[in-house]
Amino acid sequence: MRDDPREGSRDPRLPSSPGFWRSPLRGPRFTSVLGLVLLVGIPVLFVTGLLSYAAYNPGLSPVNDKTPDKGILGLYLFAWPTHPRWLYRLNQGVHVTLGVTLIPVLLAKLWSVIPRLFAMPPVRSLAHALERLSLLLLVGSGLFEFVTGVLNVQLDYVFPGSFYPLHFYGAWVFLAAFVAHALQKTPVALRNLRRLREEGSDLVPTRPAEPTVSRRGALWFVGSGSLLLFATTAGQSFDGLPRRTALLAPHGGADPGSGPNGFQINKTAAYAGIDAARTSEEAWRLVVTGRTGTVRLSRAQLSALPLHSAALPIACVEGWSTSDQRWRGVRLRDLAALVGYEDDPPDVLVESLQQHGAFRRAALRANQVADPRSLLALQVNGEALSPDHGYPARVIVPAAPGVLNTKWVARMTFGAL
Ligand SMILES: Nc1nc2c(c(=O)[nH]1)N[C@H]1C(S)=C(S)[C@@H](COP(=O)(O)O)O[C@H]1N2
Ligand SMILES: [Mo]
Repeated sequence: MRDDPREGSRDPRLPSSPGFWRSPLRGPRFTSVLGLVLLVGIPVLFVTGLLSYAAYNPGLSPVNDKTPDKGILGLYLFAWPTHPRWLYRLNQGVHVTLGVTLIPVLLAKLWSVIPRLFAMPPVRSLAHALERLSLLLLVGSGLFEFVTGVLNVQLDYVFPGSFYPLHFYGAWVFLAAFVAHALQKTPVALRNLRRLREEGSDLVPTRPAEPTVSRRGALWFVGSGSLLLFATTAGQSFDGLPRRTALLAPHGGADPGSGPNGFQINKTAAYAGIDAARTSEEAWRLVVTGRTGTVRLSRAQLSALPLHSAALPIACVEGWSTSDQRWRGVRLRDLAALVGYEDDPPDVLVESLQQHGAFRRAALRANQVADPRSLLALQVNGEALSPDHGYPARVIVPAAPGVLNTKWVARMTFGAL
């Protein structure tokens, strides 16, 4: 009988031989500790990821929807609220910071079970084949989610336009494999932690090498790696000194400088191809369309409308966010009223002067338009918007992802969705 996975090859030079894997750190308890950390962390990543997806309003308009073929996976979508104003900031800060922090745990966990990848014979029964297939999906999609997430944050659209579908569908594949794996292994992991002796497990090396570090030391090493990543990432959700500790946050972007407009810039006016000639007082007009027709407003005419202030953050899907900035401008619902929606503001399609790029248009839901803090901002922190923050006018909406806060707005169409 060759039931025992430890039979494998007898030649210790081959990875299929149990004698090949010699680290005395490997064993069920080491694997179980790491597995249980992931058991808690990964569901948080999954839930914050789905919430982040819902916050884009993909069900509202094709303009917002990067995954039109999602079908049943979109069933859970709901109208993203506007309270509390830091909702997306918290959600995305947790998603990105936790994801980065868990990288060492994930890698150590995979390292701890590598011998099983080479176990011989590769398939012992139908059940075993199915188990291995689900593990392949689990490891493959898990690495895929971490890699695509980090690439999007760090390299800013390496695969233009396709990050959202990849990360979104990948997450569902991962979830299915993760649930199957967690159901199978959680009881085993909990038992392993209580067990005093580890003999008999296929993870324990048959010919252990001399230890260079204790198990506990190795766990400290993994934990310190996570702590270091956490400490160099979390700062991007805060202003001032903490942001400078965010060594791992994306760099090389525009320097926001200091003063009222001195906060994080996503895409500069130059990058977005915004021609200064088209934003001048003479050239620029906001075109607002609705039930009763179209209204064109110069910046001076907008400034003559009732202006309101709102303290709101910018929070990007990439995880960085700013503290509240003091925006001042015209309420979106007042603009809706100008074109025939006095007490029932509808959805709105916002379009930028920008000609190319995924984020030049965004649709906002009626609840976002109705919120009195939702503005077409003309000023920030007491000064006119800078070109990089969206001059002549930009949208700012409480609790929404940065991508819905369209800059260099040229046109707003109410009730057309
Ligand atoms: N027209 C336009 N508006 C845009 C973008 C863009 O690329 N083009 N980027 C969006 C994204 S992804 C974010 S996070 C915010 C950032 O705003 P800020 O640069 O003023 O901080 O602007 C949003 N508005
Ligand atoms: Mo963003």
